Order: sequence, then structure tokens, then C-alpha cells
Amino acid sequence: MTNTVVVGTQWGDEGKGKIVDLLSEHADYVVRFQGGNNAGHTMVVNGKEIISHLIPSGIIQQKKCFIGNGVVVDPFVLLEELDYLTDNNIDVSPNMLEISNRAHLIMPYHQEIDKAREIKKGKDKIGTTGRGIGPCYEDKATRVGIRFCDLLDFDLFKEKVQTVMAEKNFYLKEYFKTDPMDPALIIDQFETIRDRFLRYISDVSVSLDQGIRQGKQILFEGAQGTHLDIEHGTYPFVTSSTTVSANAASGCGVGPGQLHEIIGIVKAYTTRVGAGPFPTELFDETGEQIQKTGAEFGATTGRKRRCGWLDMVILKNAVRLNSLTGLAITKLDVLDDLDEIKICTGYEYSEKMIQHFPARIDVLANCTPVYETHPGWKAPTSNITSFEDLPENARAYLARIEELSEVNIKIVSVGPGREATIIKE
Ligand code: 2SA
Ligand code: GDP
Ligand code: MG
Repeated sequence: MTNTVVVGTQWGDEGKGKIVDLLSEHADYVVRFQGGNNAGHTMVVNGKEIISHLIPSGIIQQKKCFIGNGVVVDPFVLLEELDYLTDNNIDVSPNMLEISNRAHLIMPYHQEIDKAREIKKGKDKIGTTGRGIGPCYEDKATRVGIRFCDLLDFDLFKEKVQTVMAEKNFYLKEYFKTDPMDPALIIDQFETIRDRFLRYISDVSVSLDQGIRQGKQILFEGAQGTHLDIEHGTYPFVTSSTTVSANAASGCGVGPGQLHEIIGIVKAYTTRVGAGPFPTELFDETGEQIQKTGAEFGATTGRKRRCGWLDMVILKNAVRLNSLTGLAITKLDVLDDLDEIKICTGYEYSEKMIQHFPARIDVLANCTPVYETHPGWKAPTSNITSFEDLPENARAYLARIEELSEVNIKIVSVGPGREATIIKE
């Protein structure tokens, strides 16, 4: 039995959804362990696009899915997603999906605070998705969060909401100078939707353990990317959860011994959405061409993604932080028309070469990337199904990524569809 973790190696949107959908074929369970509906994971099956925000991408292959304790869940978005998937003939009944009783609920006041804080920060804003992710994790850490298990005793739920909202309203009114929110309205909203969730709530850690004992194979689906990790990313321009592979264990309640293969998803170039330093960002026509060809728009907010060259400093950082056992290179086809393709092999800062990803963002922001230039292949790759049939220059580009990262490439993706994938033996 081999369990697999899929994580993003860059700043998210590497194509995790597509690869998780693909790998789900060989999994029994698919588990989300962090993040929330800030994520947007896109699957394209038979030409039809499906985007999931909360429910693991394995649901498309109708595998049993779990939302772990480490995920923050906006119940209203979850309901929309359940309806959206049902409308697409995907079974999302409680025998297909379990939600951890320990997962925290994103409350309407979390979104208000997220948005108000961004407005107050002005030019220094993080560029969050505005989905209330940070404020929800904040409440978890300050121990005033509300969890799915709280929905089971509604009187207690009401009491908790009233207590916590006294503090939230103080901040909304006095600090953010916005309107306070009415706890009674929020409690009413929850009363109307609560019943729909009760049959999904379970002790996910116990369910996974039972599955493991029966030999079930688990696929852990990461969201965002290594450099958005709150511990290891470009702090403070990060998300509020731990996005690296180790959290696949803690975020759903299995031990780290259950994590076997760790696949790092690597976009053949780099993108970032939101603010924060991005050394290899392109501000020229090539950047625009990549953005257009790659259709680089946020899958949740629709924001234009910033684009740049592949950066080996960050990829090597991801290899170390995640214990990657294999790479999946995505969106290779987006580079098909380029004359030249660059790979950043290091950073220069203050006339010295920097070997490791710096902790200080002012240093990162002032690093100059050092590039090596590779000739493009100038040929379409989207219909290619075997590695040997890729153009020579494309194979050389991939070989260089393997050489520099010291990790083998296992999958190459050459289009958004499930079929546009090359499995490298
Ligand atoms: P948040 O909302 O508190 O997590 O935002 C903090 C930072 O994390 C970034 N972030 C993301 N970056 C890439 N993709 C994400 N998901 C969506 C997508 C993004 C979208 O799939 O395209 O649609 O805009 C994601 N989620 C969070 C965010 O941009 C901030 O930099
Ligand atoms: P995720 O958050 O990592 O799951 O990635 P997103 O779904 O946010 O963004 C990836 C985008 O690239 C989606 O629109 C995918 O359909 C698309 N995509 C994935 N792999 C490929 C590929 O190999 N080639 C092309 N052209 N598009 C891809
Ligand atoms: Mg995404």
C-alpha cells in the first residue's frame, strides 16, 4: 500500500487539481488537509471544466473524499459546491464525503474582517482571496474558533457565536470603522443550513485509520503552494496554513509514517497571484504571452496571475521542505512557441550569490536572478503522449530540471485535459 501526497512547489496553481484527478484513479481515499475555499483546483474531463474549492478533486473520479481537521470550511460555499457537483452528476452524498468534526468553520465575520483588514493595509495589502481564511485560522490559534462538532449542540453553538461576536463587533466598529454584524442573523442562517451537514460530520482521523487497516490507498491533496506556507513561505505574503507535505499528516489526523510518495507539482514556468516578492517575474511581452497562452487567471477570484521564469532556488527549497520523491511538470505546452526559455539557477544579492531561499522578504525583493538560457522547441506538444516523442529541446529542458533539482520527473502535463498527460517510466 502506497499513500501519496501532492503539493505545490511554487506559489500555488501549479495544476494540482489536474494531477490529483489523474492519480485518484489508483486511490481509494482522497483527503484535503489545509487551506479552504481560497483554493481553486481545476479538472478538465472530456472537455468539461470543473473547479473545486473545498471538496477534494478525487470526487470527480468518484473516490471517497475527506475534509480534514486542518481545513477551514465556509459552510455556505460548501453547500454551493455540493449542489454544483450534484448538478454535474457527481455523487456527493454522505457515503462519498466525510468532514472532520474538528474542522473550523469560516464565519461571515471572518470574511468581513479579511476584507476590512486588506482595505486598511492599503498599498501594503497581502492580496488575499477575501474568503476569510486568515481570520478563521487566527481564531483557531486564539482558541475562539467554531468547529463542525459545535453544530451538533446548537444551544452551545449559539452561545459561542454570541461570545465571540462581542469581540468581533468591537473590532469592526472601533478599529475598522465598519458596520457591526448581528449575531442573531448569523445564528438564523446556520439554523437553516445546519441539518444538511450533520450526516457528513465524522471523526476523520478514526475513519482514515480504519481504512488504512483495511489496506485502503490514500491520496493527500495539498492546496496553495510551498512558498505560500505560513512557516516557510514569503512571510507575510503567505496564506495562513502550513502547505508543506508534513501537514498532510497533522491536517487530517494520520501519523507521518503514512506519507509515502510525495509528488511536487511544478509549473514549467512560475506564477503568483496576490502581492509579495517574485524574483523571476516578467514585466515584458514574454510575460504577457505566457499569461495569455497559459490562461493565467485565479480559479477562485479571477485575478490575473503574475508570470515569470522557472526558479530553481524555490524548487530546491520545495524539494528540501517536502521530501519530494517525484516531480510532475505541468503546462509545458504553454512554452511551445517561445524562442528561448530561461531557468533561474541562483540569486545575486549585494554582489554575492545566495544559495538558499532568504527569510527576509526585503532581501528576496532585491535579489537579482541569475539565468541560464535554453533554446525553445517551437513545436506543439499537446497531442504528444509519450516522453520519447517530445521535441529534443523539450526533453533537454526537462532533463535540466531533473539535474538541478535532483528529483526524477514522473509526470509531464501538456494540456488541461486528463488525456494530455505523459507518464514517464
Ligand atoms: P488567503 O486568501 O489569505 O489565503 O491569501 C493569502 C495569499 O495566498 C494566496 N493564495 C493563493 N495563491 C494562488 N492560488 C490560490 N487559489 C486561487 C486560484 C487564487 C485566486 O486557484 O487561482 O483565484 O485568486 C490562492 N489562495 C490563496 C493569495 O493570493 C495571497 O497572496
Ligand atoms: P491548482 O490550484 O494547482 O489545482 O491549479 P489551478 O486549477 O488553479 O490552475 C491551473 C490551471 O492550468 C487550470 O486552468 C488547469 O486547467 C490548467 N492546466 C493544468 N495543467 C495544464 C497543462 O499541462 N497545460 C495547460 N495548458 N493547462 C493546464
Ligand atoms: Mg488554484
